[in-house]
Amino acid sequence: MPTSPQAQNVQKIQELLAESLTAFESGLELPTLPANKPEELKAGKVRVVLEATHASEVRNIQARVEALGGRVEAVYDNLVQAFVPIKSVNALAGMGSVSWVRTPLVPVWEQGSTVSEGVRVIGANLWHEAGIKGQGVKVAIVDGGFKGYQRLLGSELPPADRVIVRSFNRDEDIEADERHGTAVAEIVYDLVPEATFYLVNFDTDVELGRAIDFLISEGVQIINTSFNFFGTGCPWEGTGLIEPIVKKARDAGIFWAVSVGNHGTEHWQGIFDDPNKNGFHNFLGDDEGLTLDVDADEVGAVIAVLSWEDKCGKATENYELLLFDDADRRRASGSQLRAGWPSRVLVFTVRDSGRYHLKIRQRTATRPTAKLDVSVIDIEPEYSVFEGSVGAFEPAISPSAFSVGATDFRTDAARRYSSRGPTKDGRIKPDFAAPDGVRNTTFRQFFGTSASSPHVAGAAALVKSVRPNWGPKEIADFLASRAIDRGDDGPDNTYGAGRIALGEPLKEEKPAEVTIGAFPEKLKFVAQANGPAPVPQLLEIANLGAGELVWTAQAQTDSVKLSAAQGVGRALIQVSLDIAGLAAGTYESAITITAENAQNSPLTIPVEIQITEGTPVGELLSLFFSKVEFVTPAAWARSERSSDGCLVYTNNSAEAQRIRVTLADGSTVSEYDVPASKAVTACGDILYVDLR
Ligand SMILES: [Ca+2]
Ligand SMILES: [Ca+2]
Ligand SMILES: [Ca+2]
Repeated sequence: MPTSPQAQNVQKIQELLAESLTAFESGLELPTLPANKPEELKAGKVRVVLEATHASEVRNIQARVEALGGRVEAVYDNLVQAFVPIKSVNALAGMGSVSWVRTPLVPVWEQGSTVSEGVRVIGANLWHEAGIKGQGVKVAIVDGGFKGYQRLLGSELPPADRVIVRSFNRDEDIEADERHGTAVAEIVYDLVPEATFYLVNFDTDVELGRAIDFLISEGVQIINTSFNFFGTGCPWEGTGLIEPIVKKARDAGIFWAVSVGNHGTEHWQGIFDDPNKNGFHNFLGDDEGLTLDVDADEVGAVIAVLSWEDKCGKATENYELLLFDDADRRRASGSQLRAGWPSRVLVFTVRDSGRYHLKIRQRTATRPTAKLDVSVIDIEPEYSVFEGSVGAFEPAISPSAFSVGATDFRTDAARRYSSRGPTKDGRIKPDFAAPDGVRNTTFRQFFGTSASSPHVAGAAALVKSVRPNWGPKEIADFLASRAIDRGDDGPDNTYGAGRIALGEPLKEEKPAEVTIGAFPEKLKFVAQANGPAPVPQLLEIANLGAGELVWTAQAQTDSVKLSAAQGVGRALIQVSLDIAGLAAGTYESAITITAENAQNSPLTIPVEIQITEGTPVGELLSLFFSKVEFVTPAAWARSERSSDGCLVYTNNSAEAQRIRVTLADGSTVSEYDVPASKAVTACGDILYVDLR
């Protein structure tokens, strides 16, 4: 790096950006910078992200940007996206509160009405016939642009009153001259025509963070993203620079479906190998160039990402990613996104079609060999490896999102271009497979995992509309249980759990209803013929469901008397027996509890009446009482039951002990002999006497 008067802060500036500063000062050709237009750079302005040491420093940084003639476009957490004079970048990097200056991160759109054939393929039509159409669910399509969406409202998209549109782009242009989002939204609409839609666009990582915060605050439950950031992943650790945003949505209970990527054949992975010891990796034999045939009319730029197994932020190894033309002239080199990040991102604007060669050079190595991973966007390299082609793409590798591979909607076969797992840390990706190539008014036929992912988002929204309490994991488990296994037996790295199929519609769970409860479930009276009436017993009536219980109670025989015949909500009623005229023998009676609005009405409580010739024994009595006397207090042990605070008196003597109970009416006094080790329990105004 040539020294310049301002270069003292260069260690806090992303390599690619630092090169631009030098090129600008020297009047050289400026490199291609993500999220920057060439004419903006020519005019001496650059769009950067200033990473603050802490979110509380954002205000100071904002003021400094403006003082230096720049403009803040968006703020998210500790990130400030600003459009500033190129000359001010060094001064901004010099601020103590700025830890890193970089270009914004931008994604690739994984693109390859009429109703999508996917609706029938995955069986959503059966759910629609059962009346399940996504009602009550908020689903967001987060994308680059929604060109032409307005003329589809009410036909291929929901009517305007169920569509919330919000742009997080710096120019607030929801269309952004991009139809991709519109095509994706069309597919979701085919699956959940009665859901509420959020159409949200963005261009950079900072804008995406703001968009997701907005969707969380709106209570959105399903998100679809048919894009991926390249080279932001820290794949061997299962995380990345975008992961905190995705995890925040997951923690808020959002089911996030993402296209796994269309990079199945645009990938190479292997172990660094340099038999001729010149520092350059040998791909095959003496071939050190991963050859690319580039058509300048088809691709505007060569975009390639190298990552290697290492610690993110504290990389000990160092590799370069270099691009050479066919005359072996070096044309571009990959740069770091962050200090100490084990990856290189190379962006080279192509003016001439022809052959180019990617080379990997080892600069620092504490280990002789390292696992390497290379993805090239939209160009199939000379040597390609399906396995692991999910690469370092985010959120495709995210453990917080569900990624979706593409199958041909006619055959269920995986598309060659659909990215494969596993992730570098050994997890299966994609999570699901779903059809693409489907009909669409926006794209006629819509190919790519971009078209597959919204089928899963829509299926998840259908499930959510009948199971509003299910979180992302429950929804995913259900979808996996219904998915059709393809490829290798069980979950695999091409189809995930299988091709999405919804199967039989889930029955809507009825809202909780009034349910009559009664305790005990049956009553038994034992009395001596022509003797005294047995003590009255208590019957508790309660609502075991929701809503209000309005009950009536009736005894089936005249001998059974109830203290109340109707009531609202919980009640204790006293059941007494009139034994006049009952000869010795066993009689069956019952109490019927009725509630017009209860799902289990009427409820019958059997009452068994046993009239004996001699003295009856063996009852558990429940009495409304006002006083209990223990004739021999020393025979009793007292304790308090922690579960309900009732007082329990246990007969600790070896023989029966007499108690004297004054009933709640204040005049009736009865005596009972409680057997050894049995208890008398006082709960409020109820006394339980165990005579069994
Ligand atoms: Ca070599
Ligand atoms: Ca080659
Ligand atoms: Ca399988």
